[in-house]
Amino acid sequence: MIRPSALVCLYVFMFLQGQVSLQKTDITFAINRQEEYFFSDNLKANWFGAFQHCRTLDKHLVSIRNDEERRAVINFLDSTGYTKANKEFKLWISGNDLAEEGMFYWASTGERLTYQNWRSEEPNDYAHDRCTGEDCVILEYIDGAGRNYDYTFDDRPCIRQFPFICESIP
Ligand SMILES: [Ca+2]
Ligand SMILES: [Ca+2]
Repeated sequence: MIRPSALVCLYVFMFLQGQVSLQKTDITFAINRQEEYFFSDNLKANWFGAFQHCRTLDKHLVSIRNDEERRAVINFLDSTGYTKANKEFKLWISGNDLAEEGMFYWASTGERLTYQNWRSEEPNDYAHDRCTGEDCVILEYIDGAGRNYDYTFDDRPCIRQFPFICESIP
């Protein structure tokens, strides 16, 4: 038997899942395209919208599975000028534990998230309210804040609006 409160959460989730909301932010540069990645600081979406938008470009929301891929993403962001213009940011990546709490996978590849790049105390599935935990992963950077915010992972509510990075998967 499903409790009424659980039903409300389910409806909210279904509504959000179908929602694609891309919002404009301050433009510091035009859309950047490279062979492997796509990023625009002109686009923000919740995690589902980000996932969907990448697919419309025949790409996937990015996965960062090891040091090498993390470094490649950092180099790419540097090349767009975004890191120069923004001293801190949060970006959606494809990691999530939507299917089973605490079991993180990369949505783009289907692989388990095994790369230990979490900020300390994360992932914590923080309960923001009765319906909102944290099931989607961001890449976070804060200039001068040390190793803990140096392109590290944190789980956040999937409904939040953040910019995102897409990648081509050969
Ligand atoms: Ca979670
Ligand atoms: Ca968290």
